[in-house]
Amino acid sequence: MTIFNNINRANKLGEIPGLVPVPFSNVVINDKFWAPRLANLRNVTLPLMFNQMQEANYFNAAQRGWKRGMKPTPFVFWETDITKWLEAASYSLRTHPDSSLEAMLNQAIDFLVSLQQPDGYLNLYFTEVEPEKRWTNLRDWHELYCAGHLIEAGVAHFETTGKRTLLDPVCRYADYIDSVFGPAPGQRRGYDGHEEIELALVKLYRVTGEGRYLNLARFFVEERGRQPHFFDIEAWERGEDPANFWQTGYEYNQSHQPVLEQSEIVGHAVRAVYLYSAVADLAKEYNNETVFDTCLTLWNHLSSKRIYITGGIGPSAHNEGFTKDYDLPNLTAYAETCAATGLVFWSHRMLQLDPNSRYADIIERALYNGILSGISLDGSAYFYENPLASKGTHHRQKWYKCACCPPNLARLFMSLGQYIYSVKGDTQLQVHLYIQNEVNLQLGGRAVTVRQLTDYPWDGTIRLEIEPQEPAEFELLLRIPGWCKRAALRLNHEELNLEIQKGYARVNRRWQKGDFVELVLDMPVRRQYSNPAVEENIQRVAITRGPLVYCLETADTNIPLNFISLSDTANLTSRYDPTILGGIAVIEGEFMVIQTQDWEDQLYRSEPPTRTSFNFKAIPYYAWDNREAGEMQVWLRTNRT
Ligand code: FUB
Ligand code: ZN
Repeated sequence: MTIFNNINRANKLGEIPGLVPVPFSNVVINDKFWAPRLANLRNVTLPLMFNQMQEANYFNAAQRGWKRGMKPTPFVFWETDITKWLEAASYSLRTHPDSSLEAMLNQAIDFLVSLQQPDGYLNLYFTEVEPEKRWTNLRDWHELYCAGHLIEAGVAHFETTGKRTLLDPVCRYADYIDSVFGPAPGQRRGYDGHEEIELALVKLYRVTGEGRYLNLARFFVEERGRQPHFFDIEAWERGEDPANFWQTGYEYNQSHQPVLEQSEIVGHAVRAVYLYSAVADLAKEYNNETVFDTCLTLWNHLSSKRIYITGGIGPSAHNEGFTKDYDLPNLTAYAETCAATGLVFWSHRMLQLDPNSRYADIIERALYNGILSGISLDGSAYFYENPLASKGTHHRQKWYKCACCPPNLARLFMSLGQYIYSVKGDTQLQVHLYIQNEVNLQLGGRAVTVRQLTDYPWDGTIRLEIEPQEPAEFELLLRIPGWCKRAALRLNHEELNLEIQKGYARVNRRWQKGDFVELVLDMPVRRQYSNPAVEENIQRVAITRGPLVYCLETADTNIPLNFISLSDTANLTSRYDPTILGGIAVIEGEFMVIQTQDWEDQLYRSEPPTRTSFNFKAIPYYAWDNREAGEMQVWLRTNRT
């Protein structure tokens, strides 16, 4: 009996498969916020990343006959920087052909393909450095994780170019993996310590139609956490005591329980969100409610108790992951860029299965805050950790020894267009994100162009122009973001009553050329408070406006941020300032500052410190650390007056 023993039964999940994302190749983003950023990513960041990898000797690492001690020593999962970069570059080329980027991509593919062994095996480290250790430590050594990113790259490259130069080697490797792992006698009943291959195999199945890849994805998920425990067996085989695992338990890699019995999000954050992305894929492919419910329980746990206001997840550096409910420290927040990126992957899958604005709210929160902070405004440096406070020593770096985050962020942003819309057949168009763009679709049996016009995230007015070739009937669903407390909707100037369905305002009609809808989302400056269980945020307040979380930075003052507080009533206003940080809406108002001059030499005294007011400004969190080094705070002290 398998863990997913109901998986093939008629345990139907409502109407899925129903919603599908509109591919980013159909969507032309032409706004003032994202379009220049995406152009910079294509023209500056992707070539820079390639250079970084060249300079770090990635492509020289495959020296046949490599001997211990020779330099460079490939990092155990080095090639995943290359394969994630390849995925990002493939996405970029899909919408913006570029011969020089294509040349880099081909060089990377040639390098990877040159590593393939006669049996199909394809891994840099375990080919060049320690071939005798192939498949001996799945718990720690990322072999299947590397395979997963390679597969994703192969699929992306094929979908862009139609070429099989990477896809064929990838399929050979996947076939080989399929022969090694599985339930049959002589096969290994194993899985990787770092999930990733599972979701990649689903992608490979979707592009090739080969059911064995889907079965293998399912096998890896089903095996995870079963007894006898694979990582115990594997450790004994290496002559090690599994009790000596360098992490405190199998929660670290989500193998502490069979996956369908898990109800709390634990362990390494990136691993968790990659695993549950795959589980959501399986829920869809097998149309299975039990599998979906597991995902929902876990997603709800994460989004209600273990997420930062920025969409960052995984507070602890110790396990790069989760600790306990409401443990969300600011200064030491790990909140890895990759983890928030993976959360978007997972939430996007959930959104297609369960069209509810809560998933798009989290996608938006992470995109505009905890992920966008991961890259400098000029596109040349990256955060690995995204803390919510800094004493001035945390800065983006040009590259990392473990450079997982930069290419991860790139592959997300290079496919940003796919997060904006979903369709249900040709009867429904759902708008999840407000980003100015133009998209071509088939709706109501007609070709329809939809133009979204907006100055989001600085302004909450969105105009959607609907241009069907011929009149076409379909339903339009517009997300009312969770942050918005008042919205108005007009159709061709006529006010509509808001008919909200799972967080989306619904307009059903036979659309004609010239029709337009205007959605006005009230976007005032807001204060946000934490559940008091978040100890660090007691008597603290955060400032938000629309999807953006704001912060204070000492680049705007010479006062230590701990001396600054904000009353619960001070008026805060927003003003667009085109002159700083690439153009941002700053939030200004009267803050209070503790006076230090009247303390003279006293260490203690019976009168509280005096405060005076001063005008100060907050900037969007994503834009911090782009000026001179200094302190930063998202959660500010509050004061009464
Ligand atoms: O282990 C591979 C990647 O490196 C993880 O996803 C990140 O957390 C970083 O540890
Ligand atoms: Zn990372």
